[in-house]
Amino acid sequence: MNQKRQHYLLSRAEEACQLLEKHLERDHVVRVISHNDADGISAAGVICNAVAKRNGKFHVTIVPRLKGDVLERLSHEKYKLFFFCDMGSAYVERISKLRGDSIIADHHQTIDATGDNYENLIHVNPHLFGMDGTRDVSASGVTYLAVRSLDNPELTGMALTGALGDIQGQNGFQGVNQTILKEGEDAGVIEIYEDLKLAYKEEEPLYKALSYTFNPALPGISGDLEGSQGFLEKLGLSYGIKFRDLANEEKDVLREELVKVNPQILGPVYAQKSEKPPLRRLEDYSRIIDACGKTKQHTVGLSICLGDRDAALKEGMDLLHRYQDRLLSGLEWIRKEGSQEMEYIQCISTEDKKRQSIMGTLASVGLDLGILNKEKPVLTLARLHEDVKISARTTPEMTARGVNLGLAMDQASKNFHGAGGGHNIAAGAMIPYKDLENFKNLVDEMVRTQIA
Ligand SMILES: [Mn+2]
Repeated sequence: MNQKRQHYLLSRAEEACQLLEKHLERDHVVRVISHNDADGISAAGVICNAVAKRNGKFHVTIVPRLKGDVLERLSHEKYKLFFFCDMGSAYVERISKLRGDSIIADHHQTIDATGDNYENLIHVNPHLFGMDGTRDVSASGVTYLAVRSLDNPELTGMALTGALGDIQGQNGFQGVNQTILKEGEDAGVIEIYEDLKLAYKEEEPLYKALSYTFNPALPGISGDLEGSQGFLEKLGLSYGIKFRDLANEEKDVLREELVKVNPQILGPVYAQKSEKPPLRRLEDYSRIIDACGKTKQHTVGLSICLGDRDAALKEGMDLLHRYQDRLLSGLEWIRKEGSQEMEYIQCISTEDKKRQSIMGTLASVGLDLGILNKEKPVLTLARLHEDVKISARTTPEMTARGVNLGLAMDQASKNFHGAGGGHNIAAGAMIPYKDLENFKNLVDEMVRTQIA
C-alpha cells in the first residue's frame, strides 16, 4: 500500500521534472518562491542547485508566508515558470492564474485544490496521495523528487537536511525520506554510522557541544553551560577541550556516562561524505540553516546551500552561536521564572522581542528537558500590539492520551475572531489581546475534554 502511494507521488514529481526540463531547454529563468525556515531554505537550495548544474538561471525570493500581497506581486511578473517550495498548496487556484506555468512542491495539509484540472500547473504534495507530510517527507524532499530524474543524487543530503529542520527523522527516517536516504547512500553521497549524537562534536569545546545538544535531550546538560561543565568535571574531563582531543579511555568514559543520562545519545548519524565539518553531519548542517532562518538571515543560509564555504559559512556559524546563546538564555529564564500553571495547561509569556520569536522552540525544549511539566501542554504568549500570538506545544505522551493542540487552537481562536491551527503536538493561534484570559480558560477546558 505504502509502496503504491510513493509510486503515485514519484510519478507526479516526474511530471513536474519534465515541465522543469522543458523550460530549462528554452533557457527560461526559474522563478523560485520558498519559505524562510530550514526546510524552505534547503528546498530552495535543492531546486537552485539542480538548475545551476544545467547552466540554467533562477531568481529566488524567500518569504515568511505566502500571503495575498506576495501572490499579487507575482501576478505582475512575466516569468515562464514559477516554482513554489514549502508553500502553495493552499493557493492552487490563485497560482493557476499566474502568467506562466507553475510547480508546487509542498508538504502541508492545507490543500485548496488538487490542481489536476489546470494545464499550466503541477501540484506535488504527499497529502494528495494519502501520505503524511509531517513525517514522511518535507518540502526539500518533495523538491528533490521534482528534480530527481535530472540525475541529482548529490542533492539527497540537502533534501534530508530540510527534513531534519522540520523535525523529521531525528529518530530515524521513514517513508519517502527513507527512500531518499537509501538513494543517497547507494550513490555514495551519504554515509550512516553509529556515534554519539552530539552537536558540533568535532568543532566545539566539549561543554558547548554538550549544551548545544537538544536531540536527544540530556537533562541537566542540554541548554545548560554550567550543567555541562559540572558533568564533565565530575568525570575528571577538562571541559574546554574538543572531543577529538580526548584520550581513547576518556572517550569511552564519556560515552558510558552519557548513555546513562539518555541511551538515545548513541544512534545513527547521517553525514555527507564530500562535506567537511561543520556541515558534514546533516543535523549540524540543518542547525546552521535553521539559525540563519530564525535570525532572519535566510540569504546567508541559501548561500551556504549554494556552496559558499567562505564568507557565508563564517557568517552562518556566527548566527548559529548567537542563536544558541539566545536559546540558552531563554531556557535559563524559564528555569528561573517557571510557567503559570492552570489546571490542564501552563502558560509562559514575554514582552522581550528577541525572545518572542523563539518561544515555540523554548517550549518544546523545556518540555523535553523536564524544565516544564510534561503533563500539561504549554501555551507561549507574545503580545503584538492589539493581538497576542500563541504557540502551543506538548509531548507525544500527551497526544497519545488524546491532546490535539491543532484542533484546540483552531476552535478556541474562532470563538474570539482569531485564527489558528497546526499539528496535534505543535500549533499556533493569533487572537485579540483583550480576549486572552477567556481564550486560556477555553483551551484549558478543551484539553480537559480531550484527555477525558
Ligand atoms: Mn516545511
